[in-house]
Amino acid sequence: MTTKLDIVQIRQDFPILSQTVHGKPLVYFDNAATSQKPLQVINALTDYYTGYNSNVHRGVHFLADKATTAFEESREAARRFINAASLEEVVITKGTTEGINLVASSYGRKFIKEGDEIIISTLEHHANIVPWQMLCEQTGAKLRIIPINEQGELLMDEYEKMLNPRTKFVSVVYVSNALGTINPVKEMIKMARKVGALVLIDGAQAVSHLDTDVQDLDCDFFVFSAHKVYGTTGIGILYGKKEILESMPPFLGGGEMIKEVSFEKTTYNSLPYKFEAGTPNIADVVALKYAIGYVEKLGKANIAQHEHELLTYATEKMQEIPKLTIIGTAKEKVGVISFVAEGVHHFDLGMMLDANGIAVRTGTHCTMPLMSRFGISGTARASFAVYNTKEEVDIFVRELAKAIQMMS
Ligand code: C6P
Repeated sequence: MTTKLDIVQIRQDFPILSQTVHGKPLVYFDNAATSQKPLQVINALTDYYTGYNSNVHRGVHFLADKATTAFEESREAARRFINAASLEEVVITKGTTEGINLVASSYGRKFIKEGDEIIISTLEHHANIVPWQMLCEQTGAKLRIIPINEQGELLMDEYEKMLNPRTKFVSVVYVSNALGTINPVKEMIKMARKVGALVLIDGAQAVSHLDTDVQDLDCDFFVFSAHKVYGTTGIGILYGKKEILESMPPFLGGGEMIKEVSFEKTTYNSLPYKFEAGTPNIADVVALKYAIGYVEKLGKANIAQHEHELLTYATEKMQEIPKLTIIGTAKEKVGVISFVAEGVHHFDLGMMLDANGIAVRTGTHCTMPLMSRFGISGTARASFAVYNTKEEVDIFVRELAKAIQMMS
């Protein structure tokens, strides 16, 4: 089955893609780090700054009203995008990292105690490891890690064995940024419920590829960053179930998050504003509506199908390259391929590809414990987005094979 999308037309929306790098047409395969932005998103930023730049939720004048309306329209777009039940459950953050820190700090400080257990997995990004380690240091809680198999899939039997009445929190990644593995998070949430644990899903790499319905998943928290879903950097969304968010203390103190302040006592604003202290990144929030609209217009299922075709095509071709090993061969994967080559450092591979206009990421991908699990110092990683093509995969595979042959 071939894609229903007109990729040539889609590429017109992304002006950055038509440039040459080192004299070669750019092949951008670093989409898991950040996706490129369509004109619809770029224009939204310009329109905001040229037309209605103003602070939100504060002024009564025309521009303030227009900015506030646009800001809140993005919240509604995000609510619809993940199917949250209400706008009160959609908190605007700086990104996935801040979302997880907010929960670990606010929920964690109030509800996690010495002897409690928090479960994460070997696949986690540092953003879903370090905040929990910090909480464990502060509270005396214990961090437990779900192991994986050689393919990069979670060992669900081990997870089941880990769950016990001391398990208070499970925080897992939906899609691994380093390997592309899609975790069975719905099943994991159901299992956590049996022991009464809360669950946070790190959706950073999931939202651009998979349909996300937080009510269907029944997660307690869900976090993602706009910049990985054709939006801009510096903003993200934290979804939390209303009654849980209500039970949590504020994360940051300041303007906007308060109802009344006196030197004797401060009362806090209602949800979601209780968690939104200070002037937010308004322009980028406004642009989020356009990024979500772009994905909705193309259709997640169509995007997923196209990326899956690229994944299958590239995987087959790469398997033919001598001395190359793909790290992460889970049955359920998105368009992310991590690889190493015998006798060649991943950094050198990245440099050789770059010399040919091909952008991949190299290193640990902020998943050092995962790299240690495979006994490697890092990988090179190609990751696909809707605008990538099989022709680009052909160029990539050709240059990769040449580079490995030359350097090994
Ligand atoms: N991964 C990558 O190249 P921020 O930086 O807050 O937008 O996202 C952090 C983060 C959290 N979880 C997962 C699964 C992620 O993939 C990321 C970001 C990028 O893989 C940059 S390290």
